[in-house]
Amino acid sequence: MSGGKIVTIQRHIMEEQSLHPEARGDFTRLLWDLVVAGKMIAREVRKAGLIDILGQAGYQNVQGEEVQKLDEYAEKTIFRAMDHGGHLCVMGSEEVPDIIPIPEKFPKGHYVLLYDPLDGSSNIDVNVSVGTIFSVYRKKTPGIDGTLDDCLQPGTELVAAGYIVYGSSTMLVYTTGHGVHGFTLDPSMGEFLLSHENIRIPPRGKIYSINEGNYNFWDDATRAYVKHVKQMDPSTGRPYSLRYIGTLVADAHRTLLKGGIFLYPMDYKDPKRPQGKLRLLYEANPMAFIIEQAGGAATTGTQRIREIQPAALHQRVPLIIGSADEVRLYERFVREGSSTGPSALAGTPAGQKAG
Ligand code: AHM
Ligand code: MG
Repeated sequence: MSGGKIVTIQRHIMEEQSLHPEARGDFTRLLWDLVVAGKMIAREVRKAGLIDILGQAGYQNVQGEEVQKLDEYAEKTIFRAMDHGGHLCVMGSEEVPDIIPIPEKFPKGHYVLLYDPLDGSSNIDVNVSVGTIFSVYRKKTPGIDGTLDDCLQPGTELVAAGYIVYGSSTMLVYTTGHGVHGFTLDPSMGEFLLSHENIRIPPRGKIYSINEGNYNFWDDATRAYVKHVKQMDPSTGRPYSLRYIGTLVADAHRTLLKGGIFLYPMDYKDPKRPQGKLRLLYEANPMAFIIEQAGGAATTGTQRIREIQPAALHQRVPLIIGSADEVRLYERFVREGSSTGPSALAGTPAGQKAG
């Protein structure tokens, strides 16, 4: 916690800039523009329950304007906040099939922005937290316009990543590679204030988070690992608790603050998504950067997420993130599970493994 200091996100971003002597202020202004978009989306999310009263998407509201679905609103708001600042050369969105060029009439910059405008949008109807995820890379190809190759960079090249969680309060969490910092929106002032300075994820946790309805689609190692964490943990006298919101931003946020593990493994029996569900560029890489910067780990089970060379904009990956010890243990199940067999691994207390 920040210990009573009052620090706005603008000031924090400026101070982060001074850690990068080569920075010319472009990057700072880019983040400021994103913050504005986040505030606008937060404002609309707060009104989401009123959609039945105010009108449905495709219909007109009382002013005769077309009412947008919230995910469409979020998509357009980020684009409109970011297209003209002169910081970006290209964008990519989870909601848009191809790369998003910067309109001809605006100046181009040296950065690439990838975003998931409204993660977990199927949860809006039931008043559950949703979020926005963003990633920033440097342009790597020559020329003025950004290209697909500029978007297909591994997560090790990330310059910044963050998310906004629209929950019981609105929080923005970001990293530029100098730790992870969280800001809470004071809605009366419209300011994000530093509330969680230098977040560190606990090395272990007591929570696992996975869509257990997919049990029959999992690989043996995941089944064995989940069976393992359901056994009595001698340090607590209890098994791990299951928490699953179904919005990555919210599940990752809880994991960041409380520790534990979040898993969306490969759905190897689901032909629609044999590589897992979550998107490498828009979801896995930014979350991996944040979690690693906080001292945690992010893996597919066999490979560090950030070292994957992306092959396509909407590529999916298995994603396992969380406390370093928990993620390492999962990786051991993947490495050794098939040779020793799930039953040989079961029977050891959670957080430890035989052998
Ligand atoms: P979305 O981008 O369509 O919202 O889907 C991504 C969401 C994540 O936020 C969440 O972790 C996951 O889908 C939940 O999937 P499932 O409902 O299969 O458990
Ligand atoms: Mg999403």
